[in-house]
Amino acid sequence: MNLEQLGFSDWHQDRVDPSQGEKFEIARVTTVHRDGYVIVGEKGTTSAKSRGKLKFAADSALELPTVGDWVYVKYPQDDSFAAIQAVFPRKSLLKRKTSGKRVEFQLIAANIDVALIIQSLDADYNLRRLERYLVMVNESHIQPVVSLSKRDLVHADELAEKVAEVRNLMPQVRIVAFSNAEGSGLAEIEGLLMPGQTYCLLGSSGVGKTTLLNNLLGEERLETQAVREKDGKGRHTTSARELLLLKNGSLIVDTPGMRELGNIDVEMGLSETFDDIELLATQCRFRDCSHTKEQGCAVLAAIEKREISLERYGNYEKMARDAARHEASQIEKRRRDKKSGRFYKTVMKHNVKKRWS
Ligand SMILES: Nc1nc2c(ncn2[C@@H]2O[C@H](COP(=O)(O)OP(=O)(O)OP(=O)(O)O)[C@@H](O)[C@H]2O)c(=O)[nH]1
Ligand SMILES: [Mg+2]
Ligand SMILES: [Zn+2]
Repeated sequence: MNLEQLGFSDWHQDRVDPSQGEKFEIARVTTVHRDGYVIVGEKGTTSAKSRGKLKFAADSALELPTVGDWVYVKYPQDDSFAAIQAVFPRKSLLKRKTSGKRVEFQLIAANIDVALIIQSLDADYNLRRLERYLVMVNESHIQPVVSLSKRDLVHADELAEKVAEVRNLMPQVRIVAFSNAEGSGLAEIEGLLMPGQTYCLLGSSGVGKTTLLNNLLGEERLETQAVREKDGKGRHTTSARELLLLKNGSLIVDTPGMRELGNIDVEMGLSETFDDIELLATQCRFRDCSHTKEQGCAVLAAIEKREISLERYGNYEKMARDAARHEASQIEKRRRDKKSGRFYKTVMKHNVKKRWS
């Protein structure tokens, strides 16, 4: 397989370090073990270790390779381990805060293009939580797809109501509803997975992420577990993460469900959310209020009354700016893609329900 088929994008190509690129080869991390990695590249799948220097030079876990990372490697002459020399800049990074003193973060996956945010239509369904996932994912420049699971557990009218709610909240976002149990909606999900793009499955424990992945793989490859079966509390079944290749050429990582969304954090995204500010914003006089200078702005009034700190408002503003910039850059990208004949590919990626066989 060539690197492009493994997800190497123009974004990464633009960031090749010539001094490293000359000496080493490029590969992608598919799994992280206790004492090593599995990488895949033009030479196929290889076990690897990180060069001692990389480990010692790393100030934090953030700098070490994680699933989905692109790395520079030196392949051995014999059949020993390949040596990871350095990690590429990351297009996106999913990480989670840990409570330990020394290690602040656990990395979950890097270089994800699209996140399938999964909520089950039964007890797990929660619009606010979904909103928080969406904010995070958008912020990290990962494209979200809202995926409502366990469709078999609700009536058609309830499904329609929930889909309308999500649509109302996020008019732009793609929404799919599916059932692993009945197989409904699975073809639609398969249809939106594009070759050479990297996906991750996000969502609370027990919503059916791994079951979905097994369905996409067409085999019971990964372990799933009935919720609340073993200890009455619901257990996280998925702990090991692995970048997998689907038959249609797309790449996908399953993630362990987070009990609290607060645990999971996305690079470039803010960990805090702005529900309160957004709520206030609905009371501004003007619908398109920018909350910077307008008369009748409820957000500015709250700052004046010290109901919201200036610092928090600053963070909110930064988020809004980043989001706007992201949108502008997406428009610019579409314009460029159109020129370079890649428009078709982009349209396929975003809109068309293409089926793979
Ligand atoms: N009714 C119904 N049950 C489902 C569906 N999908 C999955 N389940 C069940 O939900 C339970 C949890 O599924 P998993 O796939 O292990 O959930 P997960 O999201 O991977 O959970 P973690 O790995 O803990 O994050 C299992 O008992 C599945 O059989 C579905 O579409 N309908
Ligand atoms: Mg799982
Ligand atoms: Zn305002």
